[in-house]
Amino acid sequence: MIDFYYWPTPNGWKVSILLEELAIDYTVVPINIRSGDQFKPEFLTVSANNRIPAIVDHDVAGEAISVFESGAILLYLAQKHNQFIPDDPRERVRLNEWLFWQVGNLGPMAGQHSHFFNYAQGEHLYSSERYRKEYHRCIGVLERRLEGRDFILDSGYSIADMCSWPWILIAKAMQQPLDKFPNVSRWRATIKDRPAVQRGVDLGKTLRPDKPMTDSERRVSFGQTADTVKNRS
Ligand SMILES: N[C@@H](CCC(=O)N[C@@H](CS)C(=O)NCC(=O)O)C(=O)O
Repeated sequence: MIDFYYWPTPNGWKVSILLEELAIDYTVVPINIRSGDQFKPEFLTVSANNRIPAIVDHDVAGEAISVFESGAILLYLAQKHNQFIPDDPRERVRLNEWLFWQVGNLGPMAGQHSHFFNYAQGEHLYSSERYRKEYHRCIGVLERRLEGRDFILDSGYSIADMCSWPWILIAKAMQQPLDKFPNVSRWRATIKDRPAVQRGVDLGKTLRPDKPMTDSERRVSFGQTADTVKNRS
């Protein structure tokens, strides 16, 4: 059994999709990142960065294994189950490149773009343009990679796709049209058709509030500094 520390967001979906694809048993532990569950001491023992997603795997010999950071979780589970991960050493290098690319490029740029687009529109124009353009650039990089390929790796659908796909799923909602990216659009649609992916994205969607953030929720989300982490852990 796996405890899955989760909130329905693109970074959470990376792991919910893989758990559904692997068809393994898991229990969702909701971490309400709007109200500040990410700072609770019991969560910090699992996730040192105060961020979801994280897992604890009890189905191991000896002490349970906890993993935080989406890329590390995807690698851990794919290696354990030997699925959605290539055996060939050259393909494994490509896999690592595209996983690190997502967590170091597409993810943070899209995340910052989402912050300005959803919560600080009209403020800090230079910063918002910077992240919008970087997100756009990353989509261009993915477009080039998907030229002549069905999936990111030549060997087929893998955790590299699961890692990047959620941040492309929400592109249109962040006013980033994909019309000029035919390869990305095709790839987005192919993966969206997978039943496990649909279940992963639907996981816990009723948890997500449909109301705008309150002032106190904004303070939880946007006022974080090293002091917050120190004081609340
Ligand atoms: N690099 C991390 C990013 C995780 C992340 O940013 N998670 C967000 C949700 S999408 C979060 O927990 N935010 C809580 C907060 O901002 O306080 C990963 O890939 O796992």
